[in-house]
Amino acid sequence: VDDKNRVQINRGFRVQFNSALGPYKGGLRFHPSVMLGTIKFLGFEQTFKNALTGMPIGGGKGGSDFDPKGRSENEIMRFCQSFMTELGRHIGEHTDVPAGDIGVGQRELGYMFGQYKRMMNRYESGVLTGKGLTWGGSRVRTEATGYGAVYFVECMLRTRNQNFDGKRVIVSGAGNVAIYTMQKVASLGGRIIACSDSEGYIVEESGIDLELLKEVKERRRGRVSDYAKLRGASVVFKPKGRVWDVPAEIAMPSATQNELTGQDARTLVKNGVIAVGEGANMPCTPDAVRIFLENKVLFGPGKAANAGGVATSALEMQQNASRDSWSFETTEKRLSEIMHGIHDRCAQTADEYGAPGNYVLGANIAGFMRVAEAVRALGVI
Ligand code: NDP
Ligand code: 2IT
Repeated sequence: VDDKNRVQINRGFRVQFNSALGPYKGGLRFHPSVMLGTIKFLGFEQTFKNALTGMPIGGGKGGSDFDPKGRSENEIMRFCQSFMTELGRHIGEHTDVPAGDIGVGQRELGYMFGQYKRMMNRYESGVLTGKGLTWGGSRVRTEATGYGAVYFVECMLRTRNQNFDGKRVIVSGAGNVAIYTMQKVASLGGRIIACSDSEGYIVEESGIDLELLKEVKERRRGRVSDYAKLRGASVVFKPKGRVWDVPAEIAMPSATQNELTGQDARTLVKNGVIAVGEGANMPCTPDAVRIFLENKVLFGPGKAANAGGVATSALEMQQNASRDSWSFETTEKRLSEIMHGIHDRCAQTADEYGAPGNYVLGANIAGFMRVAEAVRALGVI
């Protein structure tokens, strides 16, 4: 019910894809583009991503075509409560454990957790991950996907005796994954020269001011164009065109699926890109992936490169199960070890199957094998 007391109808989904390795696990997306096909491909990817982490989590995904943009705080709360009123009966700490994704962060998870608690009369912390630190969340979960993606690219660069230091880096998006990708890149000496949202992109040759960007995006819920207005002449806002036209050595697509096409890939290759790490789920089209592989660009597919978010969700589940809370350092060290493990598993599998350096093949086979072995052991087929 909106603030004018009108009933609004939205459609919600949860696809429980595979639970051989653990409870179904994967995020919830609130975006007007959401339909069953979106949630199915995300759940399919999630199953193999979660397997690659080596942790006890199955795969699933959910969401709604609800558009949080322009909605009041109370409208968001009422939508989250209605959504959970239906979803609640399908989930549980041992059954299915949702988290955030596009349009769903700590605020939305808080309203959903509150509704679940009200319905079930249980403080079941492990039913959702990505929770706030004061009500069962894990340190590093907010940063985890972005930080993890940067660790993964760092591992790929190391195979060619390279690193982030002094490199020009473009990140698409300006949401949760993009912001913490930029933060970790900057801490390793990389220069973030461009990022975007659905209204356009900004270019700042001297490097984007991350504190100001966080203020605009996280605290004011503003746009990258607002950042450009506040920052002044050093930055250019482009409402049209492609962020991938900006010359850079490293590209980290971190907004949404199919946002980097074959044409974009050709432009990046022409401009000398050496590494691409997918922070988003399937941001590069199949054409783009082929072009990167053909040109020997280091390419980290999302199911490996962005697995740090869900891996830290699994760490959150561990903390909830033991009623414990770990320090930032302990949790980040675990994340870093997990990302190194995923990188090495993909690289070794690619070697084993005669395709050295092909992280796409390595991730697909290594993820699939772990799921298939568990399915066989459980006697499903
Ligand atoms: P957020 O909602 O925090 O941010 C999404 C960003 O991408 C925003 O800048 C948004 O711009 C932009 N964006 C979203 N949809 C579109 C679109 N259709 N066209 C252009 N821009 C778009 O989401 P996250 O950062 O959490 O997620 C980003 C990606 O990372 C997704 O692919 C998600 O599945 C993936 N991912 C997320 C994880 C997590 O833990 N959050 C874990 C692993 C992967 P605008 O504000 O203008 O809409
Ligand atoms: O795509 C993803 O891996 C996520 N949105 C995170 C899922 C999770 O359960 O933490």
